[in-house]
Amino acid sequence: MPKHQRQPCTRSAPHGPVHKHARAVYRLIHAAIAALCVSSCLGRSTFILGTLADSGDANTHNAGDPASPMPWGQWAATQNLPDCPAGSPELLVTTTTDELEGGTTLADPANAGSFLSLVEALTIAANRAGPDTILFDEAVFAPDSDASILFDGDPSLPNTSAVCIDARNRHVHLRFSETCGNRCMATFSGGSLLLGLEIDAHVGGDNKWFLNASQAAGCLLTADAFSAGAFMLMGTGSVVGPGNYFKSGPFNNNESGVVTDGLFCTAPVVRDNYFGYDPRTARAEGFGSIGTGVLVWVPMTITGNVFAGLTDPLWFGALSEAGDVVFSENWVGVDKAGNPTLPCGLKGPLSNQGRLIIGPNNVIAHNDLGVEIRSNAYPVRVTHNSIYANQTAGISYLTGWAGEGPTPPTLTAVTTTRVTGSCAEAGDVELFADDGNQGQTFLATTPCTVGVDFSLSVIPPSGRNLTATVTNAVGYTSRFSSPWAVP
Ligand SMILES: [Ca+2]
Repeated sequence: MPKHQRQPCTRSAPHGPVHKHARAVYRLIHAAIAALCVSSCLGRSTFILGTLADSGDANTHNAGDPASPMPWGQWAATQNLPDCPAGSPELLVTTTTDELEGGTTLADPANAGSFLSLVEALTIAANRAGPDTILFDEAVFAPDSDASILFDGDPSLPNTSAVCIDARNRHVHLRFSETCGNRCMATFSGGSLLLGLEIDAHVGGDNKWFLNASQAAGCLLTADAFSAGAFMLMGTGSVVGPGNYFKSGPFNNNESGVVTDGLFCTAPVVRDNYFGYDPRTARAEGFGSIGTGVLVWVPMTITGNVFAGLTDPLWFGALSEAGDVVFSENWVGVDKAGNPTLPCGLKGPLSNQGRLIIGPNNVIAHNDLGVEIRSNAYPVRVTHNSIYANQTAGISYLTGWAGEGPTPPTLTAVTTTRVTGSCAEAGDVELFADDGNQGQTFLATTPCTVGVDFSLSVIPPSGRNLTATVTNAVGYTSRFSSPWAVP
């Protein structure tokens, strides 16, 4: 796996919601960080910004009390998560140890001794036929308790199929010793469900938890280092979501939440999760110095997620096959209420095949660059989104990598009922209203031919600016056009 793309060590001071004093401090710290950025950029400036924002002088989105968020399992119980399959036999975990009485062939709870550990429950599930549901004794795993299970890799974790682990309304905190290595890797397959678990990163090595045609929902996951990822998706139909919260881990560098396995993974879905944003407190925490939400190695769907303070919400490897990567209905740099969180910047891929579809209905706001298109060999269609208040640009093309993209349309006439313009390049025009020169409010779309004016029947909103994009036949979307002020 190639190394993570390092980001250039250049960044301008933030504007917009950041307090003037914060900006001044930011510049000082940023200058210090820049001096350190010789061979690699360790100081992701969004996190400097995050530190300032967290100090409470500027961003008001941090309304929750970070010191006392609701216990995770309790919060998970308030979410609309899938249920374990009805009628599957239940195994009740009654101890926080990782003991394995009965050995690796254990298949009967009667042979597991006085208490049942999670390792024993998983081993039974792995060794006996049919689906299993694993629950947790409230007397040991009360929601407000500090119950954690430390895996040391002895015994190693078994791979299981058709197992449902339900930790809702319990406190089940899974930790890994620094020495457990690959013995703490585990694959959940055959429609397994992981619900309401709190799962730490593993600082000692690989800690991939594979979801093979399985689903994780309502889990709190501490991000793993780049090559691992808190969850690794493989197999057709793997789903991460809804309601997982990926938080920054101990690495503080090259952290990632979800990784797709390019050899085995078909059409996975990452939906309705939170990356770098604690849904319990509505607080943006950010995500490592160089943090990636989803490492994309296959055509897939990423929808309904909140991304806050990541270097890359998506990072692209060389896709294993051609196909669309669909990024829709996500929030980047803002929360679901539209409040600024921490800037992200959605960067198009440096990839080799397939297409990226950004839209519909993403909200991409208050970032540095909203969408930056980085390759002239991988079309990026940006369609039907709300893109606004990004500091540098709403849609831009990385200089030296992708040219400038299609020439934006030109608006030529605006009446109270109609907008007219022209295209230098044929394609689909989208018209927006914005308070600046981006595209906050989608208004209308129409095909456009070179040499023939396009005309859209709309009522332009008074006091705002109109802008337009064009997506050409190859599938690239232009930058926003020059704005037209509506009287
Ligand atoms: Ca036991």
